[in-house]
Amino acid sequence: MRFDVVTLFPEIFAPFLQVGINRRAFESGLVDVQFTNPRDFAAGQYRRVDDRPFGGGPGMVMMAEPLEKAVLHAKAQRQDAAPVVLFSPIGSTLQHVQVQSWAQSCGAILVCGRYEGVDQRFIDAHVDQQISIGDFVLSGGELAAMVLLDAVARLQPGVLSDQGSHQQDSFNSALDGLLDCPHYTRPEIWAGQATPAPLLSGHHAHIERWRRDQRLLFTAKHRPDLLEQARLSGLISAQDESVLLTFR
Ligand code: 9WO
Repeated sequence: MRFDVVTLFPEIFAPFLQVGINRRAFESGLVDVQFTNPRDFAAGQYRRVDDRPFGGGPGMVMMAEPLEKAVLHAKAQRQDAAPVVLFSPIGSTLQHVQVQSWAQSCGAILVCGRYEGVDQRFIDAHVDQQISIGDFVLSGGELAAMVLLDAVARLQPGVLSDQGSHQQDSFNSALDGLLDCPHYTRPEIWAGQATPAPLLSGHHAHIERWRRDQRLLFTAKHRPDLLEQARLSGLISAQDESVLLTFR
């Protein structure tokens, strides 16, 4: 899979691509990330990529022409017809199921805007899809692009070392069903707080039942909306429902 990132600041991606668990996915080329800088396609001695907004107002607007040239350059590097994505609060909020589908795709051209915004004519001409990562405004699309790349890379086979691919779907990656269960590690007692007994029992079935119960209860308490969704998706068994009743 290949992601072409169109950005004025490719250097801010470097540390992200070089550390942590996802490093393997990026450095092996399993998730190939390439950069195109609109600055390299800007005209004139000053290589301008922004200009003042028509109609006045504060800030600058990213010019359509260098962005278009950058996107066409990225498209020419690819064998496929990957979609052009712009990160902006206009899009619908990224959900884990969409991440799963991106993780199995051929990739995309990810356009990162800067300044006050992007010339709408570029968006109309070239953007297939806008993706938001939440209802807030950033100073550029780069962090949103890294959010998508991070979420996609960790789903690649072999990236999370001790995780079977069959487990990834609904159990470990949570949020496509229930929230994750709480975690504990050494020491057994920390600051006067004990580790829940089932986790120390060594009894695999008890541990799994306890974890399932915790996930159900956590989700019911903190994200009832997700529990309702899980019910509608048929992910909640009769036994699960009886557990939820006892804790109401
Ligand atoms: C910003 C914006 C705000 C309100 C309604 C529509 C909007 N579009 C954009 C936009 O395209 N902004 C560009 C990228 C240029 C300014 C900085 N950018 C940006 C992207 N700020 N915030 C985001 C963003 C992206 C994904 N999820 C949340 C915020």
